[in-house]
Amino acid sequence: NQDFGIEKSLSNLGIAKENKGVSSGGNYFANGDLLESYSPTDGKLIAKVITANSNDYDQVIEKAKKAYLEFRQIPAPKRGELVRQFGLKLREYKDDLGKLVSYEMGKSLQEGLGEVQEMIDICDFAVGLSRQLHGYTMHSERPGHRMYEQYHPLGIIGIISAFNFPVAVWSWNTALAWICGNVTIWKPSEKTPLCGIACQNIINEVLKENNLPEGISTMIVGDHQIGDKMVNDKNVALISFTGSTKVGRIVGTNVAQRFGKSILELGGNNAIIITENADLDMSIIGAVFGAVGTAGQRCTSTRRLIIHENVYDEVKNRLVKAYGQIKIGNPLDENNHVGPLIDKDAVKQYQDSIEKCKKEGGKFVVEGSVLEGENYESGCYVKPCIAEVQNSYEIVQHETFAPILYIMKYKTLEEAIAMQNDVPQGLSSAIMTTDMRQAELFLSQNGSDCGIANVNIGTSGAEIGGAFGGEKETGGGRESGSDVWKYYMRRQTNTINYTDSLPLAQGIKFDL
Ligand code: UN1
Repeated sequence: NQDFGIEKSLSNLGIAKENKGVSSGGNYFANGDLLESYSPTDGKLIAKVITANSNDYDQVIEKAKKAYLEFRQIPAPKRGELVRQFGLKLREYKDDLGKLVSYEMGKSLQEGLGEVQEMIDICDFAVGLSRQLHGYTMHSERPGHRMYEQYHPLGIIGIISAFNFPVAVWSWNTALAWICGNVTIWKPSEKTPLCGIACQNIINEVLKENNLPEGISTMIVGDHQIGDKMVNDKNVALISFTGSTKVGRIVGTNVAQRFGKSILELGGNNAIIITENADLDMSIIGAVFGAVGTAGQRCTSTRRLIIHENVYDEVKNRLVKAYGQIKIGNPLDENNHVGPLIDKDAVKQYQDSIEKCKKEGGKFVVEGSVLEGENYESGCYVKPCIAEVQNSYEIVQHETFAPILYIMKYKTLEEAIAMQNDVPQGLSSAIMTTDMRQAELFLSQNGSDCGIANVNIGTSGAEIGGAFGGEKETGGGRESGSDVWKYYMRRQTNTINYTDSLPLAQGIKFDL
């Protein structure tokens, strides 16, 4: 039972054995229940956090409102400077934060570090954007008139994030929200509260060094009641929610009721189509990483392989062989490929899904099981497994956040695309082919119906430069790159008359 330097990283990140889970500009308080964070890697208690109660929430809102009035006056490129400095600090803390992500959430150290890299990258992206935020100008139909549009900040942005990307998802939202002139309130997952506190400690340093108002970045650790309060609070202009479709449906409906804005990043059920023209070496690596990486707990994890009948047996045999080589164990040990699931509830869901799959007729070519014994004391380690199924099985239509890969056969590409699309979710998708016609059909309006469609790479591991999100029950939201910043601003159309007469639009005459 090695320590892997985790105690030192916790101390570098300012995590105590007992923490207050509400932060506003370096001022920590909280008066709610106690939450304990256990590591799924070794089952040990990492630290305790006092959560927010309703009164704490109200205080945070007041701080945020006050900070907003000041922050929106600061020119966007100066707000970019705050984000630039935050990116520099993240580089300093990358090793410690990556390690904490790995220890508290259970993903491999490489992936933990990769997540912090995504944070650094979105900061760089946002800094550049802070000198842009363009609107269009257009020609007025009236003489002596000018028309243009501009973007203003929205106000308070609420970010509710999930355990599986405990730090990066916050940064995609917050880096953009800040350069746009908003202030943010973050409710990290209750399963990874320490990652939240660590990030907040880092941004607190930057705010302090720049003498910027408390309340530009606040964080509250709390349960779903605090989440509900935020979702239903008119003070919060936009809610960015990452989580299950089930909860997202409630969040989306409640925010819409009060005419707030929302960005929803919900479940995925991502497939790779492996055609008869695919490079099979690449296909196997893409499929295996997509299915077992992060122990199958990414929204973009590969859940289904739709394989051409001519290469089906070969792909199946190679997958079975590859799965035989996967090392499961402590994710801080770089020799391991797969770490634990987040907690025992997740293990139960994994087991239930396997049972359901078998009942529906699924045939397991790699059996799943919960690992026991030395190094698996936390009870959260499971074996990645593979089942031959029909796409129509209820369990296959459903997202299970675990390393269960479903494989199925197809004859024609049209049939494969129909299968790929025939699930309620629409996040990520991929085709493996060396045939340009197949690739283009897959990317066309007759192809994948997902927010992300890739050729010759897997379904997970999207870069921050593109818009990230999906269609259908994935919720329709987009985060991070491209022109996603527009979600965090309100658009205003301005028409200016610089003449001494008042012609009406549409040629309407109105003489007094
Ligand atoms: C998520 O699983 O919520 O594309 C986000 C990827 C990562 C982000 C996943 N860049 O796999």
